[in-house]
Amino acid sequence: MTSCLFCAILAGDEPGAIVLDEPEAAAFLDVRPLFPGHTLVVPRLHVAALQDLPDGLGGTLLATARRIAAALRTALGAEGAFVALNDVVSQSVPHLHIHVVPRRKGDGLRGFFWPRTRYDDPEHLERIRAAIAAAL
Ligand code: DGP
Repeated sequence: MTSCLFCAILAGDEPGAIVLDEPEAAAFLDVRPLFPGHTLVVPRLHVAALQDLPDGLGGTLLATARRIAAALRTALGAEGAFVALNDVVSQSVPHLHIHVVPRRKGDGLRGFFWPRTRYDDPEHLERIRAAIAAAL
């Protein structure tokens, strides 16, 4: 038995409504969905945070999220999707997962947790841009 909840779901040791099961990635329904069909895409490899993700796996996970979003359109009549990943902060399960949430216009999710701010002035924006560029 593993101590990781999502590894246990993938191993069949914990219940999970699995919609996709492939060698590198899998997907199952979130038990507390924003809307029905809210799906979590996870790597089979136990990876906790985004910085731990091997480069090659990122493409597979994004491609899987894209396929799930397409399936939510076909299966549930979604008009689009909200695709998100909590990296460490606000990440309640330490096994990397991409949320793919079916969206419809007027579904009420718009801006629900993203209060936007502004840069103080152009110099502030440039300091932030230069710091990120230098770190890369
Ligand atoms: P986050 O807060 O980004 O780490 O999202 C974790 C999600 O995992 C959250 O939306 C609820 C979901 N979740 C928690 N426990 C379980 C579980 O036992 N089974 C399933 N299917 N989902 C779970």
